[in-house]
Amino acid sequence: MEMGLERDARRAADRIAEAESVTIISHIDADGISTESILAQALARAGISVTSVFVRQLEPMAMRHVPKDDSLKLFTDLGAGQQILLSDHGLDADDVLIIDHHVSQPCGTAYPQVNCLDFGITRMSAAGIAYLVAKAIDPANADLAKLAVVGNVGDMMARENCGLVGPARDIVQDGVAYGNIVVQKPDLNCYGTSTRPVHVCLGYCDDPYIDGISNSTTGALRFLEKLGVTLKNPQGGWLVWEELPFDDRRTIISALAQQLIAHGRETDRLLAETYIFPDEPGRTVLRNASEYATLLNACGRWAKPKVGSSICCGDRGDAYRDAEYMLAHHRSVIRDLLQYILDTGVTELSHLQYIHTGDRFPDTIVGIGAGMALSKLNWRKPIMVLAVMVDEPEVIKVSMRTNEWAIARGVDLQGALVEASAAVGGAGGGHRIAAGAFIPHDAEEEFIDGVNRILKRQFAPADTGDS
Ligand SMILES: [Mn+2]
Repeated sequence: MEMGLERDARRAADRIAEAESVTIISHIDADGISTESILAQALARAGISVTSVFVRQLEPMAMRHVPKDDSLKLFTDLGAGQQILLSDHGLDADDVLIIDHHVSQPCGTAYPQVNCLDFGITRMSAAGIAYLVAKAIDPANADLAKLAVVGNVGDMMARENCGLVGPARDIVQDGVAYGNIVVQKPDLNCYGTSTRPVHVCLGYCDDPYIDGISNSTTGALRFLEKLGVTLKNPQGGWLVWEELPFDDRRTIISALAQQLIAHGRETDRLLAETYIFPDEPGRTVLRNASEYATLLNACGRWAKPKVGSSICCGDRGDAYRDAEYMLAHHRSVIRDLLQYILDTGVTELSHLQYIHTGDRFPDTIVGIGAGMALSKLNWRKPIMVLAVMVDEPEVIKVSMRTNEWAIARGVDLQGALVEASAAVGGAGGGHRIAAGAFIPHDAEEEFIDGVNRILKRQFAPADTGDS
């Protein structure tokens, strides 16, 4: 484990231990929710009174949710990049502790912070840092490593390397030692291995894209039937991937690898390290890290992060029922969005493709739809979806997605959106592969052109290399 980060986590734990009461201000996605639940549980166990507030984004409007009281304000999975806002809000360095993995904004007030980026650790999410703090508060908090893994996976920290690496991987080991995480390696790199019939799981998988199987559950079923593996249980119900015998899984994986090779595709993304939670019931979304994270994201997308937090804290009653309902609803709305994008069609510029969905879909979900649409459209061009924010009609929410192919050629959506949005008086952020921005509604055209120009510049070295 990186010593500097551990030292900062220890310092944060000491600061928290001195506090009479704490307010956690966290982000509404899977990482933000798991982060909040790790800290809320660790603090409650230590007898510290804690209140939580979730925000979609830390912007001026959201600051009214930060109470003006004596509590220590713990900004988690956000805050690092908004320190001037904290300062403008009148918060002193003594009132604040930031636990974040985003790039820090230079600020006149020296807010104490635990940030993995300070130590060159880029593949760790806020939940991972929160876990280190929780462990510094009390080593008995090792059971919370599981939630840190959910947050890390939810924030795509396992994506690039098909598994968690570095200090985030060390946290996995804590969970394995505690007994609530089982590492499967190598495992199929597809979503839904604990809940979906195998052909559905494969049919929905598009990273890697497998010809004849991706985007076709019937194609996937035909493929599996030819292999002669048993796909149903004795009662006639479909088995999920996790329930297949080891030999059948191996047979399927090698056939999938052959299918990829036969179509001239790389096989390196077929397998991944996955994280199973043996203390959760089988055939539920709580059974593995990626489905658990998706459940939490669904709670956030429907503006009910506290439901997700309750689940992280062990509620398997009302909260779990509510979340499952949202997850089901969430998928159908995303399906509708995907269909809308495909039916309506995108406008293609030289280096990007875009569509405006107006106020048809919640702005919180358009990014997911964009990601799903990309593999069915021209996957070489990053996709941009613009949406009207229902509660703020003057503001347009922009979501962009691209893929590993474009990243390898120099594309950085975070960089592109930060630069282009700043030029029109907006604000952007995110990651190389997925980023978002808020822009004034009357600056749309200028903004889209700006992003296209920046992408052209980013692609340029690879473009000349290919020709
Ligand atoms: Mn995060």
